[in-house]
This record gives sequence, structure tokens and C-alpha cells, in this order.
Amino acid sequence: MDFDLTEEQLMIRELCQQIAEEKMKPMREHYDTSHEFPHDIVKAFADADLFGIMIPEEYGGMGGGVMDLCVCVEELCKVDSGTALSLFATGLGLDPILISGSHEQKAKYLPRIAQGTLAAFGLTEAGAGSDASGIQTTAVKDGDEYILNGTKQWITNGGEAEIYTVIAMTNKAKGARGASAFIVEKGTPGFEFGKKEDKMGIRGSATCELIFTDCRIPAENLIAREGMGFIVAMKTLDMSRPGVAAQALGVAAGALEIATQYTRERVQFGKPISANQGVQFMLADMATQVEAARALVYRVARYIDSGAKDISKFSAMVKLYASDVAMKVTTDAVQLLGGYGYMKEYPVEKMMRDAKITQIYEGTNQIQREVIGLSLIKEAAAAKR
Ligand code: COS
Repeated sequence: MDFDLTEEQLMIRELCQQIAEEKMKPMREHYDTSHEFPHDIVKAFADADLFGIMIPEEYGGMGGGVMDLCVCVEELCKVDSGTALSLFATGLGLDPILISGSHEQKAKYLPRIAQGTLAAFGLTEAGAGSDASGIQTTAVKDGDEYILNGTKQWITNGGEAEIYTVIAMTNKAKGARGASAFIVEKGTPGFEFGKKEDKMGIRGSATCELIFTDCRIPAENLIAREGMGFIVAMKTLDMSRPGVAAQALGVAAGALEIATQYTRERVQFGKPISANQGVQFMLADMATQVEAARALVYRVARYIDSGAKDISKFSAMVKLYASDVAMKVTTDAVQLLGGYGYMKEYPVEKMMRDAKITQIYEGTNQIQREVIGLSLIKEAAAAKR
């Protein structure tokens, strides 16, 4: 379908298709197997200025929006969402500064990120996943510094990123209202990295613990004000969840393409298996779900870019829908490829493993349903007033 992409979006799509085909596809199996960090792919993204997509022009970026990022992420993830993740996880780390940072913070950090310096977002902890306000990491003010103590878990780009946006409690007694957001640079004394996780999918990405032990950071690294950390985190997730949806969409579209092609080539009972109505029905359902996911991703991305304020519900919906589609479509792709689909010889088994995380991270799909449900109830209550 024609989604009236702008000149810039068409250019981004073409550029990403080229990087995916020339740089990512040949290395896909290597990074999935070796679990190494894909520095060469990151360089290709940086050389193409992809890290600057959402950074305003005055800070050295392209000045694009969520829609531009989604177009990029979808194309890269059609081939390999594992290695592509370094790019949009940087977007997640960047969002708190973009949304709530001061001019000085933006001037200091955004040009570096636009040039390809990786960023990461540190919210999750061992005991605080879905319950994001249950974090235990503390930040105590001491003169013109804050002292951080605690451990963050499962941080994408952890260890590889130079710039971290971290949520810590400045006043535990206040619960969600006692959290604050900070910028922490790699190399700060007292900031170390723990276990590198061994994952089911997205293996071309780094996931690592962040450990803070009496880590002193300048007070000027506080984002917004004390007590705003939970809201900064929630606004960040509202902005970034469509990116996860675009990731899921790309994985699903990539798997559909491979499955469609395979069914035309695989001959059984003397004819291509695509000649069977049962196979056609499966492809039809997969394609319909992919198109519906794409329509929702693009619509929600554009809605956010329009400056709309009530985005939480739609951001949750698109992440929920597209990730469920990705899981279903990649599972069906494996089914259509049969024994070959289950083997590492074809990339669909990897795509199925890669799809799973989209139903889990940046809020499980159960949390997305909660966000949507609570929004509906609040809207209904407001309409009655
Ligand atoms: N935008 C702005 N403010 C928001 C917000 C949003 N999207 N969502 C919540 N808030 C505000 C609320 O309005 C409330 O403000 P007040 O204190 O002024 O009333 C405050 O934040 C606390 O909100 P709430 O009471 O709803 O918080 P809960 O602790 O009940 O948590 C959920 C709500 C479950 C939605 C939240 O914890 C969440 O999103 N969890 C998933 C986290 C996640 O995605 N983790 C993945 C790791 S990050 S990659």
C-alpha cells in the first residue's frame, strides 16, 4: 500500500534497504551464532547518519520524527533485528534527553549521539520490571553531585554505550514521585558493567547489567527536576514503543517474504506447495496481519509526530498488536518451511526467536493491555463528568 511517505522517508527506506542487504544480511548468521557485538554494522549506521534521525537539526541531526525512525527500523529488521537493535536502543536512551533534557544537556550529548555514539536506557532492575516504580537504585544529593548506588538489569547496549539515561530514587518514601532521571557517562568511577546476558534471540545485541557503587555524577546531569524520573520514563516509553512495533513489523514482513518465496520453490506431490489452498490461506492471513500492523505503526507514529498529547494508549496498542503479529507470522513461516524452517539453514527460526522479545521488552504485552484498559476507563469516566 502507498502510505504517502515523504521524500526523506523514501530516501531513508532505500538507504536502510541497501545497508540491510549489503552489510547486515551477510553477517546475520555470524552475529546470531557468535553473540559478538556488531561494531561494523554500527559503523555502517553511523556513516549513513541513521543515529541522527530523531535528533533536531540544531543539535546535528536530521530533525525527523517517530515515523522516520519507524521506516528505518522496519527495513533493517526485515533482515536482522538483532544487529539493528543497537540503533533504536540508542533512540530509547536518547529519548529522556530529547523529551525532558535542558538545552545544555542536549547541546552536550545529542551531537555525539547523532554521530554514532551509542546510548542506553537504564530503568529495569531485578525486582522492578513491570512494576517500574519499584526500583531500588538510589541517587543521593551531596553538594553539586549525586551519588548513585544500585544495579540495573537487562540493559540493551549495556557495556557498549557511552551515554546512559538512568532512573534512580531520590526519595523512596514518595514512590513513583520519588524517582529522578540522570545522565551517566561510561568511565565514571563507580560505574561498572556486570553479567553479559546470553539470550534466546536478538543475539547480535548486547544486554548487560549496570552496577553503580558510590558513583558520583555532576548534579547538572539530573534530567528535568527531582521527582520527575518516573514520568520521564513513562513518556520515554510512550515515544519508543512504536519503534518496538516497527521492529516487530520488520521481522514479520521479512519472514513473510521468505515464506512466500519458499512455497513457490518447494515441490511436493509434483507441484509447488503454494498451489495448495491450505498454504495460500496461511500466507493470506500472514500478509493481512502484516499490512494491518504496518497501517497501525505508521498511523500511530504520525499521530505522535503531530504533537498529540494522549499517546500512551495508542503507543501501547501498536506495540501490543505488532509484536503479537510478529510472533504469529514468524511461527507460521517456520511451519511453512517445515523441516527446513526448523533448521538454521534458513533465517526464519532466528526470526521466530527474535520476534519473542518484542512481546516482552519495553513493557510486556500484559502491561500494554493494562495501559490500554486503564486509558479506556479514564476516558469513559471523563466523558460522564
Ligand atoms: N505519561 C506521563 N505520566 C504518566 C504516564 C505516562 N505515560 N504513565 C503514568 N504517569 C504518571 C501518572 O499520572 C502518575 O502521576 P501522579 O503521581 O501525578 O498521579 C505517576 O506517573 C504514577 O503512575 P501510575 O500510578 O499509573 O504508576 P504505576 O506504578 O501503577 O505503573 C505502569 C504503571 C504499570 C503502566 C508502569 O509501571 C509501566 O509502564 N510498567 C512497565 C515498565 C516497562 O515498560 N518496563 C520495561 C523496561 S524499560 S525498556
